[in-house]
Amino acid sequence: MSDEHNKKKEQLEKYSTTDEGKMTTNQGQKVSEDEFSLKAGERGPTLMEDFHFREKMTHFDHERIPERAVHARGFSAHGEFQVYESLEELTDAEFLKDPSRKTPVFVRFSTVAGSKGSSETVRDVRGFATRFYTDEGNFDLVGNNIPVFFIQDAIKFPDLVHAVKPEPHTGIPQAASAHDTFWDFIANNQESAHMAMWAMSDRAIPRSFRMMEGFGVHTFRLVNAKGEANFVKFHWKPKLGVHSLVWDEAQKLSGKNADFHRADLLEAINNGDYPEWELGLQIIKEEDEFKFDFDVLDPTKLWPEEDVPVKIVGKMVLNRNVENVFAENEQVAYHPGNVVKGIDFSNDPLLQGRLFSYTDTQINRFGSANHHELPINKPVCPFHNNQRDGFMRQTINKGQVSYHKNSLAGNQPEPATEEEGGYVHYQEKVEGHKIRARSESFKDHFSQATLFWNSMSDVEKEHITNAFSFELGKVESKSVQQQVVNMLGNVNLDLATSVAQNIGAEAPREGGSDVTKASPALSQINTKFEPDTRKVGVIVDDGFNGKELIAVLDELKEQGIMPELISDKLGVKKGNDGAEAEIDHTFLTSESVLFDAIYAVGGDNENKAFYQKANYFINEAFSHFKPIGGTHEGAKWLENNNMRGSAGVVVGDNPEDFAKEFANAVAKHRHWDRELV
Ligand code: HDE
Repeated sequence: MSDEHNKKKEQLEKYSTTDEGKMTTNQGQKVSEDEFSLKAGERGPTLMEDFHFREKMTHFDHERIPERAVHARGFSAHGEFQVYESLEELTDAEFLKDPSRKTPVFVRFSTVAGSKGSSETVRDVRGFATRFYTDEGNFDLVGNNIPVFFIQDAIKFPDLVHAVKPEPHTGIPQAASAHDTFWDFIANNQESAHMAMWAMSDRAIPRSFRMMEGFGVHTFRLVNAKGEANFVKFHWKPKLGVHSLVWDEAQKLSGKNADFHRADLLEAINNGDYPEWELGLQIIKEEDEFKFDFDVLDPTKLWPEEDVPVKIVGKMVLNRNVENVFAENEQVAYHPGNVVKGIDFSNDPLLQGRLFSYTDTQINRFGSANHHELPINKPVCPFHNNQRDGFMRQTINKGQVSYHKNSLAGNQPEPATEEEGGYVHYQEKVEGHKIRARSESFKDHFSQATLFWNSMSDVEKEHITNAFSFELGKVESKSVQQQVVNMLGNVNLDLATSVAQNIGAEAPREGGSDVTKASPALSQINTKFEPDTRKVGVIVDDGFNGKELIAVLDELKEQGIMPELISDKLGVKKGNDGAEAEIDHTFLTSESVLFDAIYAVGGDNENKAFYQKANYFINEAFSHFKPIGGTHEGAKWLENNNMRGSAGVVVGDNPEDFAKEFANAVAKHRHWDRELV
């Protein structure tokens, strides 16, 4: 779909304005003065009749709306989705049946715990919410980058969120789970064991929104035109693979660039490097509901991909940045209950509770049940009903009648039949006693936590152990520390013992797990490795070898890599052959954590201060296992640092060969088998 035919874009344009020309009040009167309020005498009091001052100040005083209770810190982009082949066997959703149709989408990525201005690279689950503006109404897939959740029943959500948010008596810590109340909650709500493993894994410190998987988490239903249903789990698979930061880097980034993830998304889309995800479906037939060792309704369980394969069915591309962060990113009001015909719910008790919470929270944020009228929330298809009035109502509903059934308006608007596209809920037979209880089939809290642990590579296991040790190391209560260690004993005794040793707790003597199963799809070691859009910091000083630098940079760009030049000063550096290099960043304005790899070029002078600063960059990147390249003077620096020969350190004299080898090292993302020097 070319942008000209994107219905959502066309709709949004009708509401968009560029504030050019003469300044006016909101009532349209041209304003003659915007710096000085109206006063009784130059040094006198301001006068109430200054309508421009009153209006400007009042509006400013009311500019904020409540931030989201969770997922407050987020960023979004527009794009489109297209299914590869008709899925009519599975679903009656029109946008999933027509491969020629491109459906506009709006995706918002977020952290969960932090407030609106918090850092983006904290350890946390990431929200991955997608709205499909289909011709039959909005479908919101409000998912996360982790396939399971902490709790099994929505009634515990306020408790979970109270526990992870800053502690109420101090307001500390911001956007972090490394504190007593969070771990007290985890230890005393053991259904969270599986998700806690994920949250302590590298998944919770993604390198980029563009390098995250997305999961619908809950089991939904797809229902076809014949009324036949299947259970489904939704997956988003990123084209660039799943990649993460290392913990030290993530923490440093929080200070060096708290906007790291949004800047990355904005930049990629501005450069035309549109991020892509494929949509995957896992399907379980209704009749197979009880054939697995997990309950399909339990949101703390995943369906191992090796047992229930992910069928790739379509592609999403994000190709347009937001134009106004408030009007789009803040005002978007997702709701897991926004479904279209062909997509239905399961009885997952977490999902069922979400169906209530989202409208309620939006009414709190917008102060009105009319938030569906905001431009970003409006469906692209017509919508009619007898709902009326309320705060900030925008639509002028014409006519005498606003009720159903009626005769005065020919019974308009009238419900649609199933044939006309009317939504018919899946007719599941439900019977039971009213009861507040957890199903027996929901009570195994540890098998999949162990499955996750078993599926990790050694380095991933080390990161998980370190993450638990960090988080619990920040916990003050010895009792809470010990409770969590004991809980980990049910997942894996080695893990529990290492963590116990690191935090001075007692290792559990019994426990352990007899689960030996692993799911290779869960390890990031088995993801895709591409050099595309990786940022390389190139350290250059006067006297560099011009021909060589140009050849290397050309080859790196050819491979999709984005080199940026760093030196002691901005401006132009001169090569020994007269070549000129425009510098992008200085040692003051950049830092190795902002790059995926470092290429040391150097120059030919004996500038000690320069060498020291370059060294700091190189050593930090090395300690984060990043690829490092060096030619000529740069290669000597690596030699001086005893890095030559280490994994992921590339040196060479032939520019083309060097660039190719270095690009391969960049594609590998991190070189874990490196011995730190
Ligand atoms: Fe949410 N969640 N959630 N959640 N959630 C919100 O809605 C809630 C859950 C998710 O970018 C809130 O608009 C309850 C699971 C995302 O705007 C709120 C429960 C998953 C976003 C809310 C859950 C999510 C939210 C806060 C337990 C993954 C951000 C502001 C039953 C499948 C969407 C808002 C955006 C936001 C409630 C659990 C994902 C309070 C009650 C599980 C991605 O309504």
